[in-house]
Amino acid sequence: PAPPTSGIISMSTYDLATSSPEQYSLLLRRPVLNSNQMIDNVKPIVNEVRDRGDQALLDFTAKFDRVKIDYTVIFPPFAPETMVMDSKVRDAINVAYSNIWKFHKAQTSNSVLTVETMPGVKCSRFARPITRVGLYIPGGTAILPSTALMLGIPAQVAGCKEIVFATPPRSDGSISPEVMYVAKLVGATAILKAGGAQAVAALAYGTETVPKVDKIFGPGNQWVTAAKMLVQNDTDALVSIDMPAGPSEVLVIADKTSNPAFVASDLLSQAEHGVDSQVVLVAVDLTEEHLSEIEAEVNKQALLLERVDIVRVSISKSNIVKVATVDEGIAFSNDYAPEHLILHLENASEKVSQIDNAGSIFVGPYTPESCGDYASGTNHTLPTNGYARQFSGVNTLSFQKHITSQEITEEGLGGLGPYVVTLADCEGLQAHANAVRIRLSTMSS
Ligand code: HSO
Ligand code: ZN
Repeated sequence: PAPPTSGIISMSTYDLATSSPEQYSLLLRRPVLNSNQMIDNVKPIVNEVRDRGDQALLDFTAKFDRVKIDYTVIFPPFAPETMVMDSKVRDAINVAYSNIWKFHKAQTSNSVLTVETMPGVKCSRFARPITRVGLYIPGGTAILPSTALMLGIPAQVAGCKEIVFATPPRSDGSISPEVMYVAKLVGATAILKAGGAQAVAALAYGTETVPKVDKIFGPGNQWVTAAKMLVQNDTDALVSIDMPAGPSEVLVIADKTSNPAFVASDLLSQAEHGVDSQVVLVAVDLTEEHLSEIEAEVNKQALLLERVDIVRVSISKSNIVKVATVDEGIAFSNDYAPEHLILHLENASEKVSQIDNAGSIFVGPYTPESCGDYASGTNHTLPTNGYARQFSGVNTLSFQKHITSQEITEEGLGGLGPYVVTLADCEGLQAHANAVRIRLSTMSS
């Protein structure tokens, strides 16, 4: 059906008590992402950039972004006149930077983990930064300096040596001053003025001017996501990605103690991201009156938003799921595995221990998702589409890998070696056994 353009902005309501198993699984569904088709669509773009480098980037930027620029990469020092902004905005970026930095700094493990598994057999493990990282900062319907912070700060804290931003240029060919300022704060070593699949390809393969990176991070539209998936599977690119991405989501669990206006505001803050945003309200034993109040608030607050047309579409596809108890609500949420989970519940903090699957949790009436989106300290690059079952959101460790190391003494090899010989013989790998035997034979018994 065509998206509504006027009238009441409302969600559809389901009751878990009367839902069939089929209905239940429909409620857990996200929109189908036709990733194979999209990968076919981006392939020619990615291949062109791989083969023709900078010229292909300039051509695609002219074609898709309708911007004519004569070079695509800028390097530091970035000119102060490219970072001119309202001092209030600068102050807010500084507060966000400080909080996100503190939280991500605390995640670093610089210590070496060492375990002596047998006498004289020492195994250790330590982290090293991923040397070169590419951070995709979307353009499009909103500028997102917050994404630059969320990706740039952990890269900086982890100690990545090359931090390459990629973001589509504005119509005058420039990058927004807020993103430029964040690039300076996090120590970006290059900024690629390109977006879409072409930017991802440039980061993956490098061009005459774009530095090739080892891992690509960041949200993006389906072109960006498909390009990330494609290059990740190309052994010539030798690049990895942060996680598979889909449209942004929130699931709110609300009980009778919830404030209808607060609940509605949280639903809408997610709904305004895009027409494909996923918004779910799990209503725990709410009276019809309480539920109507929430719905009336959604409608009232939505109509005042500049992005009302986006909200109209996303809210019309959103669901209210009625449940009888908090436990039932949490069980549904664990099955759904939302990117963001907001708990408008009595004693909300006590419920956190029951959450098995979620990207990030917002606890209690005074914890809007917006704070995590921008400035409290946690990361907003989170697993969507149910991937919160097996993926973590971006964090400092996402920008590092671990190396293991071992050192065995002569005595240690004396104790362990015979077992290794037995296992190598068992696998029929004689050279493996010999590497131990040749040493054991030199030892005085
Ligand atoms: N909620 C978005 C992040 C964001 N919100 C950026 C505002 N700006 C996805 O987690
Ligand atoms: Zn948001």
